[in-house]
Amino acid sequence: MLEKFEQTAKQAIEDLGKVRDGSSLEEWRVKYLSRNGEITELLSQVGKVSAELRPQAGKLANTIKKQVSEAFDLLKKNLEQTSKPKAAALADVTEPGQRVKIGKSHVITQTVNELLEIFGRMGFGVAYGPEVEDEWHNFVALNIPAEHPARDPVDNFYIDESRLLRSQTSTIQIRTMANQKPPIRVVAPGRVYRPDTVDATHMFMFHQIEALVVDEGVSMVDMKSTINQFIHAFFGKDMQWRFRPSFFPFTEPSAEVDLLWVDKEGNSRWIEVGGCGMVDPNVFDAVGIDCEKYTGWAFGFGIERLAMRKYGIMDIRLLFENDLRFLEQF
Ligand code: 2NL
Repeated sequence: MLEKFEQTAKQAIEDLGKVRDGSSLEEWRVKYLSRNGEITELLSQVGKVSAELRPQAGKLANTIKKQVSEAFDLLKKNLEQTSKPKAAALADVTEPGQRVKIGKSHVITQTVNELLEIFGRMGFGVAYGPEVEDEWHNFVALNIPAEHPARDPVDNFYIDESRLLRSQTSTIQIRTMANQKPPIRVVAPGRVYRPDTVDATHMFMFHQIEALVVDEGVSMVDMKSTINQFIHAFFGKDMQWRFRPSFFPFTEPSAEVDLLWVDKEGNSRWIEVGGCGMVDPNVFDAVGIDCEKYTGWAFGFGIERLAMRKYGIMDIRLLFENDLRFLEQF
């Protein structure tokens, strides 16, 4: 009888070894482990064994049942795992892929980069500075006295009694001159802030790029030819522009730079894009540069104005509404 137990167990394990899929495993289970299965039968036969051998038979039957069940469970788990559909089997590799949306720089960032590239070719270095400034860098050193209307608190974004969001990038030029000796040849791009009422041409924040050259024997001729080269490099040789006499506290003499704009009807108009001039001796005094030995010139351009003129953008607000349908064009 015990031999028959072992034979059945051996047969069951051998058959299990031939199982390759879920349905043949189920067939095997019915044959051996179901209620009337051969292994289950063994246990009911223990009672028929002579009293002498019965304990041994019971023990053997239990061991067989346990081992065969474990072998079954293990194989069942393995089959379940390998029969899971693989990603590779589901994916149709002949289908077109999903288009990946690639971002790009904002048109103002692109313009800043292009400007830095042009001035880089002309031998200018780049300087940056903080957007929160003190009154000395933003006004005092620039020869803007306390009673000047540009310092009116309602025309500036003051943070506290003595600090404000810079209203011009000249603060960077002041820092440059206070920290390094001439010859100086830098451009300073950045954001500036003024609480203007927002309309098609005004924003409470905009970008400026300022240039500064300080050396011995520097004249207005150098300034005008640099501006001319820059305008032709940025807009193309056909761009017409003009100097118009003006006033700034930090330059003397001073001029504004206008670009010609001809609309669809053929009407022409001059559009102001920036200002320039020879650095005022008071500014050199403030930063400790000898104004008897050195002369210098500076200009400041509004970057939005330059970009709007270049691309024909008629409303500055379009640049800051983050409408991708607009921004993707550039
Ligand atoms: C404008 C006018 C200008 C400057 C900026 C400057 C800087 C120093 C000394 C002297 Cl440190 N001048 N910068 C000069 C003239 C005009 O900007 O309307 N910008 C949009």
